[in-house]
Amino acid sequence: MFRVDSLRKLQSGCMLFVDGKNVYYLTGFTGEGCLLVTPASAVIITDFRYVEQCERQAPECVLEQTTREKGRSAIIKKYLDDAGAKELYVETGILTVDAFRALSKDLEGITLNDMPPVLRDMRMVKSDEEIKAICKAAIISCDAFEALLKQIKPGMTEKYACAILEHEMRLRGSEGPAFDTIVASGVNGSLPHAVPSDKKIESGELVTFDFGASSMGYCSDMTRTVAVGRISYELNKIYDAVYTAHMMALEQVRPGVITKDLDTIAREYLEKRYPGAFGHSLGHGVGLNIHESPAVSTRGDTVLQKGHVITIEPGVYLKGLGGCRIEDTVIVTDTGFIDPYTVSKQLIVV
Ligand SMILES: [Mn+2]
Repeated sequence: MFRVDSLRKLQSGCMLFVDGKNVYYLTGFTGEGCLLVTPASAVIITDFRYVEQCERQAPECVLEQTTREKGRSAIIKKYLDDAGAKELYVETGILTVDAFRALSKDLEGITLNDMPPVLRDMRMVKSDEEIKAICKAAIISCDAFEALLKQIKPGMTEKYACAILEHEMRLRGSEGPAFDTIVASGVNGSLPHAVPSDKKIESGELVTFDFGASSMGYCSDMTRTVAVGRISYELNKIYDAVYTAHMMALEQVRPGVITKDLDTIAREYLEKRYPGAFGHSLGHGVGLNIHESPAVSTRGDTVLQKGHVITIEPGVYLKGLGGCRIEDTVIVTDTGFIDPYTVSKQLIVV
């Protein structure tokens, strides 16, 4: 995995990447450090701890080890001087203000420019290799969830259910949770990003699980809301509405569709039935980051194309009653989409 040549075709000049996901995407290196791209070189600047790892993961790159005498800025300066560069693109959205100030001071005479969104655009369209990793993560999370379903019992705490789910994902090869697992039972279901608590899962409740695995650094993201025993007519109705909104939006996923139009489909349907109860975006892009481009929101103006990977996750949240969300992450193809998530979206009763 070496994508610096593809990057150079889209963006000329010298670029400094400090975002670990971007460094990995361009070079395969997962350790701490940064990547300096000049017209002639791709240089990973790291420290003693990652030298061997860097040699293994990114053999196409020049490796520069920082020392007490020679820090990051000095190394960058040398390569910029070699390139005769007077400007450097930096990731202003990632660098801290302190780091930016220090870099400006150390690189006197060099103008620091905002990095154009070239990596965002590259990463938005996934290669076959990336899609394979995304599907693998999806399958791990589905299998782990099926294993969890067999173990959930009334009286189990949200934290305990969370531990089982994360353990089952690990057993199936996940590199770790793609993000903090959400388990929200009963009245906690009205919190879209509830943190698993010591609350016991009770019969008659809906329980929302929002979670993901990771494979080769790529995330999966899925949400299922399950019923524990018999649930009320009111909760059933909420589930049906969210399910219908999910399916209506999902069925429209194909190249050429603008992401905000997907959001509108689900939002109009839910707004009519539960005004104000669906307050977040319909979805987002997924890849090395759990949230990345394209946005699938009221303002999302991306025209879908083959290789985009997006979530569809409408929800309804009612304070004092609970909530429901259903989510799959789908891959846009030439003609429509692939949904690698195998867990049923019809109401599951445990
Ligand atoms: Mn999501």
